Amino acid sequence: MTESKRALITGITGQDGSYLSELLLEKGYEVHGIIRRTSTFNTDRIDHIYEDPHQQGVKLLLHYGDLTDGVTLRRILEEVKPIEIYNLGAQSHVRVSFDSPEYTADTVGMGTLRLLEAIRDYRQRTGIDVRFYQAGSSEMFGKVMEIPQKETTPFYPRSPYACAKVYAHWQTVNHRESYGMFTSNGILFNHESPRRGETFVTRKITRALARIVGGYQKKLYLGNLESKRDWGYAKDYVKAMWLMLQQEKADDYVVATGETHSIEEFLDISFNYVNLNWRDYVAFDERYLRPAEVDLLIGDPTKAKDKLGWEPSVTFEELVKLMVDGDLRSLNLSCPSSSTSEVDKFSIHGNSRNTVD
Ligand code: NDP
Ligand code: GDR
Repeated sequence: MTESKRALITGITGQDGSYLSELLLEKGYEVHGIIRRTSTFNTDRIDHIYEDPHQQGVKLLLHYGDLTDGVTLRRILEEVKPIEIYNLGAQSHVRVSFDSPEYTADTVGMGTLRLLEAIRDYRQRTGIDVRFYQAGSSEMFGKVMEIPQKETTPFYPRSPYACAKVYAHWQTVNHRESYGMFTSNGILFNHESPRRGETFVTRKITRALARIVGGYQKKLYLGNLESKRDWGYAKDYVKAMWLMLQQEKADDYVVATGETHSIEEFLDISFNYVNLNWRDYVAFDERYLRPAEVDLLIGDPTKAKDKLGWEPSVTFEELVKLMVDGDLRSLNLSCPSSSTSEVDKFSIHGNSRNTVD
């Protein structure tokens, strides 16, 4: 086995982990992922690329571990000997981070430090350089300090999640500057897909819409509809992660579309697409409000474009439609158009719960 193309991904079972795995496998990498032990299967998003480890030449291998467990992270690093590590694992829900702040900080903040320190020691002992990608977030910008937000915009985090991401960001910079490690931060704005977790607002809407069309659900309860986000397509965004680790020097990059839209606009496009009026179905529930909100995010991806040659390929409207198509298809309902549909090998799991948080 050559050492040239082995990658390790934390958070491989998440939205981004699944797309990144596909990308790296296409590029000829041997992909190793860290998964958590759960009482039910949590590998739905990667089942279509999973291979029986008893076979020869398997290219996707999974290891049990957790970002809160430094000993295991070190053991996996020694075993896998990756040349690139993508740290995507996180308690990634902003609203939930207000309910579980300490766990969120441990996973997102301390988890990143544990991994960075494991890599530092591994490099010192073996002399092998490992390139590290940190999944930073536009949530770090939080309260609007500048429009659009770019790499030099000051951070003003507004949630335990965002505070922990800021810590992880600076720790990643610190390992680069203190020890000369190749550690890069992506500052990624919201990115979505048919694989998006069902409790994030975009997927919550498209999933509910499909269930409304299918007659399984009557109401959709949401919180603040006024906030604005810069939404892109997850499959585009994982390419930027890979590109960051192929550069001569480690650096930090904003990855965004440069456009912003409100939740109401998302509702307009998605419901109009199936000839419904969202105002007939959407109701307010204060439980979905956050103690502090991030009102407006819009990123400036100029540096990513100039230095990485990265650009988004899917428009906002196409993104909304491909997500609606994905959820309609998962219920075997016909899609208004097939032109924008993501033909996805991943089968979206048919969660039978009526509502999701
Ligand atoms: P998801 O929530 O879909 O996936 C998170 C992943 O992290 C899952 O694989 C999850 O495992 C894993 N995980 C959770 N807790 C732990 C832990 N304690 N130890 C190890 N793994 C853990 O997130 P996305 O794929 O959407 O995002 C990927 C990363 O990018 C995250 O760090 C997120 O914060 C960040 N990010 C995401 C953006 C977006 O718009 N999607 C924008 C900017 C940053 P399990 O499946 O078992 O729950
Ligand atoms: P965000 O995404 O907080 O931006 O974090 P989310 O989709 O959860 O919220 C976006 C906006 O929608 C409003 N909203 C609701 N949100 C949810 N989840 N559920 C609702 O019912 C609802 N109603 C209104 C929110 O208040 C918010 O303003 C995502 C995550 O992927 C992070 O991990 C990532 O870092 C950032 O994007 C960039």
